[in-house]
Amino acid sequence: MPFSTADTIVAIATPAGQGGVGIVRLSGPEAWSIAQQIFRRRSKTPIRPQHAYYGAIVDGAGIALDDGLLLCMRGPRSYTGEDVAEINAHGSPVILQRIVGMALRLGARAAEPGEMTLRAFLHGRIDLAQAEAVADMIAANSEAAARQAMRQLAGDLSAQVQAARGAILAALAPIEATIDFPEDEVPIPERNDLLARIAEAETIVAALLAGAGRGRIVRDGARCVIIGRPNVGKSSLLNRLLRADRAIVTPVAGTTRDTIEESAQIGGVAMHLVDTAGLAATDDPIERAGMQRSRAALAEADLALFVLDRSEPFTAHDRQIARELADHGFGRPARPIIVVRNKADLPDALAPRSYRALLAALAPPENVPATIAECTVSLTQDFGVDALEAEMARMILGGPAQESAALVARARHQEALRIARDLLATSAATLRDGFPIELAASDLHEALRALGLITGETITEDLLGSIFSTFCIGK
Ligand SMILES: Nc1nc2c(ncn2[C@@H]2O[C@H](COP(=O)(O)OP(=O)(O)O)[C@@H](O)[C@H]2O)c(=O)[nH]1
Ligand SMILES: [Mg+2]
Repeated sequence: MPFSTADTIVAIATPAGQGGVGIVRLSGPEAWSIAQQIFRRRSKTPIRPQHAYYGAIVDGAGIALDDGLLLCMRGPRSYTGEDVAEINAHGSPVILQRIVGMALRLGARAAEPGEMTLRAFLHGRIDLAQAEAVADMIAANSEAAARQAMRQLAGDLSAQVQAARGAILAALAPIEATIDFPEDEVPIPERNDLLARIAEAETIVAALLAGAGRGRIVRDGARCVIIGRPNVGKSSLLNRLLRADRAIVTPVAGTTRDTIEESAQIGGVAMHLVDTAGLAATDDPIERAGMQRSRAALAEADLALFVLDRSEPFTAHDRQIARELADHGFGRPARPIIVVRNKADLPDALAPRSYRALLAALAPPENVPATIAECTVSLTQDFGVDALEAEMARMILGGPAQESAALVARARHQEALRIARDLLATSAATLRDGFPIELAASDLHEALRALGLITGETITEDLLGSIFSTFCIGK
């Protein structure tokens, strides 16, 4: 990954293949002059920045290849922070390749993946967290993921990280003054003032960490396991949520012997749905293997849909599944359950007392309604599924307040925050336990550095290279 911004780079910015329009983007000192040798405008007036021009794309002999638009942005008021020219042509891969080829002959260099955004970062247009948000935005597979990326791009995460860094600096600066100027009359900082600043940073870091699990789920999609004894309607539910006949539905118990996994956007959240076989003890080796997969799916899931057949009394198998859910930590924070009472078109045969006992076994009362919810549906009559979908999204997002608290979606950010949290705790302990205040300085420095990894102040070139190399070409 080149870190020089001295040369002019070029790339096709639109996806591979045919399309209505295709865009070739040039960035760097020669961007405008190269573009003007490829693009012939009607008017002969000098190019004005932040303007669009209609004209023709011409080859070296001046023969028109296509018509289109030229957009010129003057740095620093551009995406990359440098002079940018964008040629909009028809979305023909042949034409777009020709434009790039001409630009290369005129002295441009083919951009590496993510190099446009890297330049935006190197020129200080955006910080590293914002640059990563650009990649997250492009990769977003749900509305919630796109919303989250947009907030990170707007600087919400960066602002929190900078606030924490500010508080750490406010503690560090007076300590360093006493180290740097021991002879001078530098006032000795009050321990309690320093501790208050550190506590301020700790509060911000803790809040960011608290939302990190949810942030990851929103970005990558929630894993949602559909569990229940045979014939309650699990495969029917999977098909209904996917709006496709993916799993075989039959009145014969035990049709689904393997787990089936498919993704869908439900209530604006990406979900990976896993239809499972039951969990009953069996001698059949195929069913045993299916059970193991069901358990593995349970172990990984962020949300469980526990399907009951409302038209039949409970069985030992229902109770066993409830126990397994509880054993896997469902019904407690971060692992919500939705009890889906299916077959509402048939008479209700669930005994209320046993049903209440079952719910109580699933989640302690203080966790209701945050970690357990109930929905009554009929999958054959298509009743109650919209409410179920809304409930699924609510359980994952945890309501608007929780959703907006979730700013941390990348493992890299979470790791940096954990390091900062631990260092802040050590430095606070140093001060509280009466050690010389200078001893807190290096931990505070390291905490600053850890947080700077998120926004990019303290990042190494290697790490930058590996982050931007995952971007797409032309971004
Ligand atoms: N009456 C009624 N039957 C249903 C309903 N949902 C599913 N079924 C039937 O229940 C049987 C088992 O469904 P299936 O989805 O294969 O259950 P699974 O074994 O849990 O995957 C099938 O015959 C379905 O048609 C429902 O809401 N009402
Ligand atoms: Mg099934």
